Amino acid sequence: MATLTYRTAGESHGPALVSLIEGLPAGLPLDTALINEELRRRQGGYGRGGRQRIETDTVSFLSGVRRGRTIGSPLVAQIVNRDSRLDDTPALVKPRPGHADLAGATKWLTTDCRETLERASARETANRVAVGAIARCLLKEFNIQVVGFVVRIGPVRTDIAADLPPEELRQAALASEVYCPDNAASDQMIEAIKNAKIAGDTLGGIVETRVFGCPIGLGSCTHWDWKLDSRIAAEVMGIQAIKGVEIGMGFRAAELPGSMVHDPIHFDAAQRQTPALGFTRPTNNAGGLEGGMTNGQPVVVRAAMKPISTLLKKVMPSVDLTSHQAGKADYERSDVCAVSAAGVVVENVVAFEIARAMVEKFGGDSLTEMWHNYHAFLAAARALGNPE
Ligand code: EPS
Repeated sequence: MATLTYRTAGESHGPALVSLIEGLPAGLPLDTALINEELRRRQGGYGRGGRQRIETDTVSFLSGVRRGRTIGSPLVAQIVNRDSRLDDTPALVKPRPGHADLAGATKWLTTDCRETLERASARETANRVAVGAIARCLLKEFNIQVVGFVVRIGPVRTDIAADLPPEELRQAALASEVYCPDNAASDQMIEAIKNAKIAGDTLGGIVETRVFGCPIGLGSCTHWDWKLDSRIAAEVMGIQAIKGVEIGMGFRAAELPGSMVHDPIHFDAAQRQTPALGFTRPTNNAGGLEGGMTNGQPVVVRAAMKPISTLLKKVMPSVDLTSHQAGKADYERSDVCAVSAAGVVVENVVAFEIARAMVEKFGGDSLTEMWHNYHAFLAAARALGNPE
């Protein structure tokens, strides 16, 4: 079946986080070091809370893998929680504004928000990073690279040049404690997080992901939920605390005339062998997606994260669900700023959606079959319109 899907399970303080992935072609080498490196990056970023000092997230495979390669059967990936104490966690009865607490407790007809927050917690994103990193192993086979970084934390923002090559971009982001490739902005972001911590407050921000090397034609224009931009947006919006998603120029495209928004189409025969088949675009305002399909340019996705809803300073008005008395929202151990971590999550869920689209278009039962399909498609596309 050429459909790639996943589900996750696990509570923040349960014994483990697990994910079930189906539809990976057989014969795919899984690079455990690559997956663990993504998990490590998710745990990092200046402004994280105490939980990250307890956990060292690493993946193990419970099924679907033999001798380091997928075998075409359902794959279960596991991350063990060291801070496993679900039965001993206390009740939380004063819901935190911005968190899932009030809606979840009411939905499941309880006055204890604990069971809602255990699953709503961003701890679950470790699962999605593992799944996305597994998808990266597939993308690597087709030279598709996914790079993410931070462009805003609270009041501090920057723009990163569109023409930076993927490896340079990745290294520059890695060199920053907040994963921002601009040194000066990175220092100011750290300062802003320090000040928020002193104030007992939290900060949100904006992250960007760029995907390099996609062939033309992933996704489809035929149905709203087959469009790749729609699927990427849904997947990114599904990450805890994300409140907005932009593709390419995003909301700014609404301000400008068409002649300043749409990316001219040129052709350079010397680049015919690339996945973009020689079609070059001097700008990439579309963010690599036109009509819900990849157009050969880098896919560019930005996501806005709200500030974490657990505030150290007990200032947020709330109500005790057991007495209906006014009070201040409860405090749980949390982060001052998790924007850098959210950037890693965005990268990896985008990687999964790109991999899913690759499997749809080229998938077969094995990686070898998929590889042949991919190259046969590129050869057929190159044969189009060739002047004899
Ligand atoms: C997180 C783990 C959680 C929180 C945080 C993210 O662990 P704990 O509750 O034990 O401290 O630190 O979750 C939230 C910010 C949230 O709102 O739920 C993680 O591993 O990323």
